[in-house]
Amino acid sequence: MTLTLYLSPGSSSMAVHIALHEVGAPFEIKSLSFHEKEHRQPPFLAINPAGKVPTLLVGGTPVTEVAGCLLYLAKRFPEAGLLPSDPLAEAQAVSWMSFIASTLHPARRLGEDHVTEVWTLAERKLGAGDWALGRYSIADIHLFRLYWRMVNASRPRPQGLKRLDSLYERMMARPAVQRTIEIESGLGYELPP
Ligand SMILES: N[C@@H](CCC(=O)N[C@@H](CS)C(=O)NCC(=O)O)C(=O)O
Repeated sequence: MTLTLYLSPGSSSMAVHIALHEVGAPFEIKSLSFHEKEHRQPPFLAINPAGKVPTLLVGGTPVTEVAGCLLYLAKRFPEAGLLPSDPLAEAQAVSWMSFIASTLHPARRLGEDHVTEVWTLAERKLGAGDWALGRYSIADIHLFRLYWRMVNASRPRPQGLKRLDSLYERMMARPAVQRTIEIESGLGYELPP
């Protein structure tokens, strides 16, 4: 089944773009412009009525939400090793991604103190290992995209998050991440400062 990713460069969809490079499957991208309000236009709303990226078209079926898209790719391409196969580790991946989507993602809207509070919590949750689940997984990809956004935004950000900083460095060294950044920066970022 063909894979088509609707993305906007540098936005939440970047996580799914990274995962597509990690699994190594052929895919097509369709880039939507925030400036042109393409997310709100009927052709895209017919695919995802929420008007949000990422939207991953699998054949003709849209998969939405970062967590949904990442879980789909990890399970369809198990050989890529993006999700441990035991039920407890899988539940921990879902738990991390729910926390990222519901707590970390909306934090900016609630002010700087709140941002510091939730990212300090993420740092503590990470523990001493290299990766969120103790080995590389879709949870790290999801976490990295939001941290990348904060590191590359012009606003002040919480300092002293050593585990997150080192996860960021490990992620930046991955070819899938480098390729995604190369493609998306080439398309042009349209992100708020
Ligand atoms: N909860 C969603 C959030 C997705 C989201 O907020 N996408 C933003 C870009 S980061 C978007 O498509 N915004 C377009 C709009 O609202 O018009 C997820 O995890 O995928």
